[in-house]
Amino acid sequence: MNRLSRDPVALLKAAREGQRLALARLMSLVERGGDEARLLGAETYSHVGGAYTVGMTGAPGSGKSSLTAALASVVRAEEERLAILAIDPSSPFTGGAILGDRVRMQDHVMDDGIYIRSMATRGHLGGLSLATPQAIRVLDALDWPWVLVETVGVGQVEVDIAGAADTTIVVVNPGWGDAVQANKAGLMEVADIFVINKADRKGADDTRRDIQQMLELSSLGEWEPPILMTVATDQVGVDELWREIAAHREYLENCGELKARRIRRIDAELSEIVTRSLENRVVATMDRPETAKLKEQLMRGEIDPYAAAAQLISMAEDDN
Ligand SMILES: Nc1nc2c(ncn2[C@@H]2O[C@H](COP(=O)(O)OP(=O)(O)O)[C@@H](O)[C@H]2O)c(=O)[nH]1
Ligand SMILES: [Mg+2]
Repeated sequence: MNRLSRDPVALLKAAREGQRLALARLMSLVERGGDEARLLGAETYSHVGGAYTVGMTGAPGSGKSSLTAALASVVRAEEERLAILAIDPSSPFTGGAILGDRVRMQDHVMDDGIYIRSMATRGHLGGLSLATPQAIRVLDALDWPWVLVETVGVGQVEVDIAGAADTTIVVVNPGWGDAVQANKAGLMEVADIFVINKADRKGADDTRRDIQQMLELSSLGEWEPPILMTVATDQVGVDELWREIAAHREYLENCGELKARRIRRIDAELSEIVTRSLENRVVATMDRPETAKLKEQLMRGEIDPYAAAAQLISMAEDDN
């Protein structure tokens, strides 16, 4: 496999021919960011809109990966193909969760109709929020019809990523206060479908009531998020979840909201790219000798911070 180059065009071609290693390398390019990722973006940007994205988010341990694995079985039974991105903002080397996911997903690893990838990006600005849409675009360009993105529902970036999907599923568990926690984490607003997973445990009905009450207090659109009960580990309620995803998709397509959502998504991505590019440029100017001089002038009270900042900004602009 050493013949496989790092050239995005060659990798895309190989991935199109079904080479999983090529797809894995493409995803690594996306994770790393930089020039190769940008080149890849230029090769894939025109393939948009074929893939339907499903976001899944919820607290750690709520059963997102188990539910994803269960959903993958349903999807395969329907002879559809599903790519899964498990977004893991932590180090890829601590990987306990990833290992767990691999175990749960082992039914699917030999299946050409399922692709599973854990993604972690570190070290570059805007890592996850820029890498995820890129990764989705690669999968879209490779004709994956369904892309499921799993993120932990803590942290604004992770919630935003799941919330940017066409259909977003929020997973909670039975038990006092779980729905309240989800609400605090900002999950209520992004939910198109609620899943109470681990419904084999006590308190599922109370949780349903909590969610219902919160929904009544919030300003709902036309779509009323259904609240489903599942036992992911026993494949209970998962057929219904798949049907609800399809129903939500149909709703979005029929009322024109799908397009509106995707425009909002592009909007967010674009402003993220612009912000990060500017930020990178400014950060680069911070290391320059002129900047050190400016700082000394600031210390001596010879210049005011806004004037110094204006000089830095124009330095960054001149670099362009
Ligand atoms: N009792 C029960 N346990 C479950 C269910 N779904 C998942 N689990 C268990 O909950 C733990 C966390 O699941 P996981 O899918 O890794 O959660 P994630 O962190 O949200 O991806 C694992 O030990 C699962 O076996 C369920 O429906 N019922
Ligand atoms: Mg998981």
